[in-house]
Amino acid sequence: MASLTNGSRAAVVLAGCAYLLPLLIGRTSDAAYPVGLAGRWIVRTNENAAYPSAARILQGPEGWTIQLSSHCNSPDCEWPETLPLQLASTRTRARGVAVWQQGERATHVTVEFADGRLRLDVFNITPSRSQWSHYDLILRPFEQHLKSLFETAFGETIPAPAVYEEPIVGRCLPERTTTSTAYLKVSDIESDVFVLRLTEDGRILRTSKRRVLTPSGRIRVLTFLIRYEETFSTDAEQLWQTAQVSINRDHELFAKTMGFSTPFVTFVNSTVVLDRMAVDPTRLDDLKRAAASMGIVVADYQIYIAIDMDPRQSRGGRATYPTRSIYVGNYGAWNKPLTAAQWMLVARTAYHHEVVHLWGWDHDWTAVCQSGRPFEPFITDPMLLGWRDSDGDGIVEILDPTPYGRSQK
Ligand SMILES: [Ca+2]
Repeated sequence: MASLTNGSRAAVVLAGCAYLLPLLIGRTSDAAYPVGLAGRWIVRTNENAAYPSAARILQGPEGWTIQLSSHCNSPDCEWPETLPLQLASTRTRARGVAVWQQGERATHVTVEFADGRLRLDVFNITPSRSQWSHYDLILRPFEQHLKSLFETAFGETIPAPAVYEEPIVGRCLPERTTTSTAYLKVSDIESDVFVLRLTEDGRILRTSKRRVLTPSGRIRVLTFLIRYEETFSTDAEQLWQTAQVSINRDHELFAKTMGFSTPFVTFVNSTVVLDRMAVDPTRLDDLKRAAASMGIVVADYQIYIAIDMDPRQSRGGRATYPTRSIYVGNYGAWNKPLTAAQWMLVARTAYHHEVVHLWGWDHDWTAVCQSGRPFEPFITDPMLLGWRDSDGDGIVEILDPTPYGRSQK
């Protein structure tokens, strides 16, 4: 829709905006107006990669700002981080303008918001050449865009999925990404987790739908603790169990901060200590057989964890879904009896990392490229695991009978 013509029409349009502003400002009494303008917007159709494909309109202490982004990689179509937006509004409508001056060339972005719809007109003006170009863009709210992506990608209506937007500082990729998830229960213990990974302008990077263990309720866990003389103190089993109690306390404290007296997740733990000589710790069948021979009903458990602090072999952890099994190797290359703090680290690896994989978590959900653990004690944003209220009805989604704004079946 870009066109090149002489400057006279642009001048008229801009003069019109300047004329409207004082009139509208006089009618604005509440700084939060207009309702529905602040937030993230996605261009409905984009004909040219150089045009903006997304906008964020924000209201801060310094006033309104607009951030524009395009998915063009050339420096010619880069937008500044933010532009001040002069805005005049009523409760439901707004008009405004942002100006970006680059030497002689000026880019005027006019904003028109009405009835929940946003239109941007972008004018590039170069006075010495009497040139201007113009294009207009129609945008829809990010939430509406996301809902439509869930419908297209999965055939599911999910009006208010969980959303995590990568922070500006510490992001991993050149552009900000967004992860959105929704858990839909399929049985007492299992759910399908739907995942969308998106670019800043709402394009899909990755979709996935997987059958997973639901991250809620009382989850029965059988731990096979493999005994080695070198890494086991006489009270190793007790230290391990103390660490398990501490994991449950993490879940209790988190639920409390959300105003719930019952945690969303409780691990009901049993531990069996097995000598390394008697089993192969990497073979689940072997471990189950050994436990069964000691009178344990192994079928009663939802998760099986092998803890293998082998002083001669340093291995990491892994989680396997169909068998709901976890293996944690001696990733610390410990060769002396593990201390209480080291058992705590092992428990965190097992329960705050590998178990979370059984709930569907992938490392890219909330990739963290700077040091620090922003979701401590958890590995990812609790919102994405359904432990917050995404649809605003006061019930966290994993317990919500109408999760993510869905209607009752
Ligand atoms: Ca809810």
